[in-house]
Amino acid sequence: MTTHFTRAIARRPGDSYLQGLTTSNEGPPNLAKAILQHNIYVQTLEDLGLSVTVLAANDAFPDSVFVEDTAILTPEITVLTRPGAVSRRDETVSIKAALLDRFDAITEIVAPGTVDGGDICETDSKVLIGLSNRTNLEGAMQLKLALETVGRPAEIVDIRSVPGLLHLKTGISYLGAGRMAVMEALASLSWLADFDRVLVPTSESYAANCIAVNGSVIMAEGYPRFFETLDRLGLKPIPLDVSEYRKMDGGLSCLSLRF
Ligand code: CIR
Repeated sequence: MTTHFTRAIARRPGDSYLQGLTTSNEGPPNLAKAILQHNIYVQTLEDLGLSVTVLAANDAFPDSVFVEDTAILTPEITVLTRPGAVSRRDETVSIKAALLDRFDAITEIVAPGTVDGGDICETDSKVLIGLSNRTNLEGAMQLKLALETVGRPAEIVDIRSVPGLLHLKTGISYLGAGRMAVMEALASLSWLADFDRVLVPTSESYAANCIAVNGSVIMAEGYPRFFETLDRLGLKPIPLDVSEYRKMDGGLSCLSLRF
C-alpha cells in the first residue's frame, strides 16, 4: 500500500536555510517559524503512527531539509538519487549513511543521470517518473530499469513544458485507491487518464502537493476549496502551515522520506 507507512526520515532546517534555491517572490523565510512548522510536521506524522528519525541540520546544504529529493524508498527497493541541482548533489552523502543503517542494499543513480525524489510519484499500479529541469532522461531511465528489475512498472512522463512546475509532485499527489490530486493545468494530460483525478483549482495549485498517510491526507493550510473536496471524499484532510517552505519552493512531501 503506497499510502501506509510506519517510518519516516526528516531533517531539521539549518541556519543556512535562507540561502537555499528558490524561484518564489514571497521574500525570505523566517527560520524560527520554519523550525516551528517542521516540529508540527514531525509531530503530525508521529500522531499518524509513524516513527520519525529527525536528522540534525546540515548547514553545508541550505536545501537539505527537503530530504525527499535524495532517495526513493519503495517496499522493493532503496534508491539513492543524484540531485539535479549542483548545490544539492552531495546532500546524498549523509542520507546514504542514514539509509545504510536501515536497508541492506542501496541502488544509486550515477552520472550523467540526475533524479530528484520530488519527481517520483509512487502509485499502486505504477511509479511515475517526471522528466523535469532536475530529473534528466538518463537518470529517469536508470530509475525505471531499477524499478522494473524488482517488479515495479514505471512510466516516464515529461513535465518540462508545464510553466512553474519544479517537480512532478509539485502538481500531483497520489491519494490511494487509484485517486490522484491533480492541479488543473495538468488535468487533461494523457498519462493521468488511468487515475481518478481529484482537481486542485488553479487558485489553489500549491495545495496539489499533499501526502496521503495512514488514512489521512496532510495538506497545506489556507486552501479551503481543496480541503472541502478532500473532506467530502472522506479523505480526512489535516491542514498544516508550511508558509516558510513554500517560500523556498518546497512543500509537504519534500520534508520527509516515508516508508
Ligand atoms: C530546491 O529548489 O531544490 C528547493 N529549494 C526545494 C525543493 C523542493 N523539493 C520537492 O519538491 N521535493
